[in-house]
Amino acid sequence: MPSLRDRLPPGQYMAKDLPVHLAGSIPLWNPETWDFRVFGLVESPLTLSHAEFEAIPRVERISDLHDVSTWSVLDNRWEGVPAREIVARVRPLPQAAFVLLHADGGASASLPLSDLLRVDVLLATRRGGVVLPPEQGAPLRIVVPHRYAFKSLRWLRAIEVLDREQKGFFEARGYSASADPWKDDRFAES
Ligand SMILES: Nc1nc2c(c(=O)[nH]1)N[C@H]1C(S)=C(S)[C@@H](COP(=O)(O)O)O[C@H]1N2
Ligand SMILES: [Mo]
Repeated sequence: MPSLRDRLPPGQYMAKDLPVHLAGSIPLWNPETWDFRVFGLVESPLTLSHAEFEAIPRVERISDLHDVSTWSVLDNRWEGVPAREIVARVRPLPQAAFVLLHADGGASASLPLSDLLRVDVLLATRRGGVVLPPEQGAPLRIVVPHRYAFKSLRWLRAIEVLDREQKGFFEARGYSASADPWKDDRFAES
């Protein structure tokens, strides 16, 4: 079993719990009108109500979250739907290669489509056995453990499937597009 130190990427320190990390205000959501959409370069675009999303069988994944501001929280127990199950449902077109994640409140983040196929990338509705509190992204966030946490968009509402990389909110503000914690890859060069 790797020691805790070996699980910390370069330049990171171990935080006890998720620091409350809020730039703006928490977006309000209404279970009656909330939906989750996948659109763009797919054969079958998808729109799910909150009840429909909650009806999908959930899995549990334990993973570490590494923030670009140097805190890491190990062993978060997330529950949700694997992103790759949703990808399989929508059937991306052959030219699909990237996604842009969209959140309530206006944030967005870019990822290669292949990232969504990784087993531990989750559309999470719960952490530590309880539904996400508002500040952690209720009712839905994505968890992308192998990228810095600004890619783990809270208040997720849609996934747009694209044929090329399109910068999201954080990438457009100087953060690294690849955001690999193990390469200390925090900020875009230029
Ligand atoms: N929609 C949205 N998602 C977001 C952010 C944001 O400002 N808006 N901040 C990101 C950043 S910078 C971090 S560090 C994590 C914090 O997530 P936590 O609630 O797990 O600590 O959320 C990410 N997801
Ligand atoms: Mo962050």
